[in-house]
Amino acid sequence: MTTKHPQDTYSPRPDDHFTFGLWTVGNRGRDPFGDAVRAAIPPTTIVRRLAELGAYGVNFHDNDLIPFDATTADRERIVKDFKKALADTGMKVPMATTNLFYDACFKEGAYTSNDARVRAFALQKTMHAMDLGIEFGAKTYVFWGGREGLETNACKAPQDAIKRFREALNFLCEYARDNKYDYQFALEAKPNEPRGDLFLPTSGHMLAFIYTLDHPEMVGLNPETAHEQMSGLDFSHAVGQALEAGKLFHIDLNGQKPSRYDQDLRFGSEDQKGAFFLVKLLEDARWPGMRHFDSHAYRTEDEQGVWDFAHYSMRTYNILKEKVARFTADKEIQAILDEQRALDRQTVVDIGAGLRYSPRAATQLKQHVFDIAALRAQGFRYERLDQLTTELLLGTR
Ligand code: GLT
Ligand code: MN
Ligand code: MN
Repeated sequence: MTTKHPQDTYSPRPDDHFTFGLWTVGNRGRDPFGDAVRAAIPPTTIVRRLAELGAYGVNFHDNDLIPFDATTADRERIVKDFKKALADTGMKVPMATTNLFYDACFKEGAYTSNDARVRAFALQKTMHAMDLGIEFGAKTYVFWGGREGLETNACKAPQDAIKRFREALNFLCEYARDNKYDYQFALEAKPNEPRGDLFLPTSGHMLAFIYTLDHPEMVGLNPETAHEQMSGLDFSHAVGQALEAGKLFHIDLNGQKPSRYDQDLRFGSEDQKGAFFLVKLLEDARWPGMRHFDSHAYRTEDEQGVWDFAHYSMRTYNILKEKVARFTADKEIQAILDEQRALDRQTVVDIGAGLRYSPRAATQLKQHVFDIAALRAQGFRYERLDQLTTELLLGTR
């Protein structure tokens, strides 16, 4: 039975800027306990089906498109066919990346391997993959260090791994500049899996690392819902900090239950409230980037289930976007937020706009007598604010 997806206000459209990786809808359901349950879907079919569903584009690792051992002739044919599918459908390739985790040669790491030959090969592979992405007009280049970690601290000091990672990124930034490649690099953190521990495990670690690079202006973040939640963190806080720093270069949206392996579930299928606040954050900031889904269908699904998964990922985003508009228009919610804004605007001592230091401001502030009893007595009405939000999400408002 084929599911018919309804056409309504939540239906995805290209100008929503939804993207999927070839590896996401192409996921065949392998896990550590069982082999593939679905047939491979050719990349050109993925492009055509995603276009029908209203997606804007598709992203890939080098080896999602060009097999590891492809000949030059294979590469040319695959590139030609893929370009044709893109041209036929109007689909774009906004992001590209390198697979530095699947092949056995990367089992001890790629840029951070103890083996200088592996580190050099990882750089070579990335440069070829960057060339490939440019052929398709990609503007964002993602770095996810799947094997950049360890199981035993006996094998290397984390400082050495970080130094090697820095050297690799500095090299690749120069490669992009030298070739006039219009890339922004987006670093993706993850605390563990597939290695016991991964280096630079959260977006916060990555952000601090970026400012130690030779070209920090070229490098930002690609935070992923599941990866922050695996550490028990609130994804919106990672994304908010990236936004505030001007470093949200890309985003990987999906769903996850806390404290588990990387589930990469359909966006909005878990923690709908967290997903709502994330959509609110992106929409309120008018963030111009792609809404990329890095997730896959349940292992129970056949190919129809995969297209349902893709459609529902986008549809849920649009439903939550409409909830955000309702939140903004909700008079009772806004009345509580207005009270907060009024609290925010109070003048304590006349020290000019903002909290700018001056000796006069410091003296005035030190002399000011605060009404501590009033501060203690202040209520914030967040129980009501949260209940109104909850009811809005549950559909009773
Ligand atoms: C892999 C990983 C993702 C990364 C992809 C990009 S590959 O699927 O689980 O989180 O974003 O390298
Ligand atoms: Mn990801
Ligand atoms: Mn993941």
